[in-house]
Amino acid sequence: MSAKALRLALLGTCLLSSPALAQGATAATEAPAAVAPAAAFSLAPLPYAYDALEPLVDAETMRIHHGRHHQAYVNNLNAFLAATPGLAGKSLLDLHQETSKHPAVLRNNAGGHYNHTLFWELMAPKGQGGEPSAVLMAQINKDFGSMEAFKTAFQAAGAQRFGSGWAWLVWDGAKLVVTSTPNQDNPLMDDAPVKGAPIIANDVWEHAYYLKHQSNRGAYLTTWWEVVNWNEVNRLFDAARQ
Ligand code: MN3
Repeated sequence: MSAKALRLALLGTCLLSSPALAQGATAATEAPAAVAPAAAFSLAPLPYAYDALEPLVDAETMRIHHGRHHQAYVNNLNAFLAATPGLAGKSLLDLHQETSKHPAVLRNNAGGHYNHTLFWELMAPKGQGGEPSAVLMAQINKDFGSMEAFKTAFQAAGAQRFGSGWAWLVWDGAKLVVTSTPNQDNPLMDDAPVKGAPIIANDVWEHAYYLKHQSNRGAYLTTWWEVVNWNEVNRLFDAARQ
């Protein structure tokens, strides 16, 4: 291949891949730097050490997931906001209420930032996450029959999500509902088919479990309960019903 042909081939690769990079989760190191004078959003540190969830969630997965994937959503969201008039000053929840009016880059990266911020808080080192409150247990028993039946439904939602996405427990205003979303969508978005206040969320993208569980998403889903932060789940449930 001549030097000119090689340059053209590389240019073609860049052109083809750039839209995916702008929306994607897996290209953190190539994410555009935030260009806003003051970035609208920032990545908070994890509320525990990278290895705090070992051996259930390994430190390397946490380091990559938080430091690269989540950082990329933040960077891409800030870059989009800086380039889009009329969105300055909007909160993350404001942006969720108008995702259907904007390009997918907003949906994917606002969702990615919200979902992961929630996800980190919903986990705690084994033995430190507390227990479901009596009021939450009563509601789970009412809506699902038992805690085991709820967990089975939640795991099924995660297992049946084809490709990448999330499993959710949401409060819809009257009852608890299990659902799942594709990509970085979530039940707060204006066009979500099942809406509600997120109570529990599990990331079923392969990047959340592949280093430890490889293709066995089911093993990740069934062992993940051991690192659930029920104290935060209880708080979200109480807040959702205010
Ligand atoms: Mn993720």
